[in-house]
Amino acid sequence: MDGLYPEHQERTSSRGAATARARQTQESGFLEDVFAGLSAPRKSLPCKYFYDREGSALFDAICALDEYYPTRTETALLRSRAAEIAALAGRSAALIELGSGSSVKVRLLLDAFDRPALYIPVDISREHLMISAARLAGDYPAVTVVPVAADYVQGFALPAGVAAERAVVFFPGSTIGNFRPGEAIGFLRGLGTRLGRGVRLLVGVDLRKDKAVLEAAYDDARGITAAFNLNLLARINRELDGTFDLARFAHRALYNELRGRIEMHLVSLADQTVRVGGRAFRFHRGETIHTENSYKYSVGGFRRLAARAGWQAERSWTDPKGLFSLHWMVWPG
Ligand code: AVI
Repeated sequence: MDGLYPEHQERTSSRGAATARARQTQESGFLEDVFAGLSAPRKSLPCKYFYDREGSALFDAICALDEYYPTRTETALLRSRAAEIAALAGRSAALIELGSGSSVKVRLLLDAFDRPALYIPVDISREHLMISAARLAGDYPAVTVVPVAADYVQGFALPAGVAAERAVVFFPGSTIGNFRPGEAIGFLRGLGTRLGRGVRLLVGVDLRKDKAVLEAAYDDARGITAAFNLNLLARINRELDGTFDLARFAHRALYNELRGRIEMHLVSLADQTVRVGGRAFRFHRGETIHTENSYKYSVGGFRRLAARAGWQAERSWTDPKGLFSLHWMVWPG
């Protein structure tokens, strides 16, 4: 566990999973968000709640699917551009990863960077974060690892003494696509404003493409994405005293070409009433809970969006098939 800040080591080891889960539920406003989402005329649930322990494991399985091209394509792109990115980052960079999950891709950057000093993985899923951070700290003893368990959308504090010009924010996986464009602009502007003049951003963005390729990526033959989507209901049952019968809901993923986004829904297969946290919610047969948007961009479209947020795009790279893009940006302050 070399290089992992001591207070974080203590957090990983001493508490049980159930306590951690209860705390996360409480801190995140899960119950309030579920009540609000299921009471709305068009039901929805925030996609950030996908990532409990089960959901994080299912997401890792999605990333390994044949149909889910983003992970392997972005990884190959990072590998082929790592030296170029390292040169842009400079010596002794502080890498901040948003939504770090299993901290796999960042290793390509840490391997290529010139004496990286600091790695700050930020993730909402505390248990998963602490395990991954400890593993990474063991593999990179020269890098100080400071895990931050936080919803990075709400903001997070950087450790004191990290100069903005040394900091590189790594936001891979096209998670920016899970924000609506207006929210993405607000989020990116807030990030630059908070971190300050000279901070760099390396962001992975999925590109627009054939509808069939996109829909297969979000509705795989083995049903892993379906299980990932349905796990949201299972999580509500586990943590909020929910009575969802998972057999009475089905996963649906469709590409909305007009809006340039994949939409994931859970479709009620019957007229039914479900209880959550002591409250009853009615579902009609065919009614859906909208659980996720995954926006797809063109290279130019994303650069324009980032410019509206105040970022200066310096480089953009795509893979040979034009499936995925990486952008290097600077916050001019
Ligand atoms: C995390 N995020 C970028 C994934 C995506 O592709 O939008 C989440 C996901 N949902 C279903 N499959 C993957």
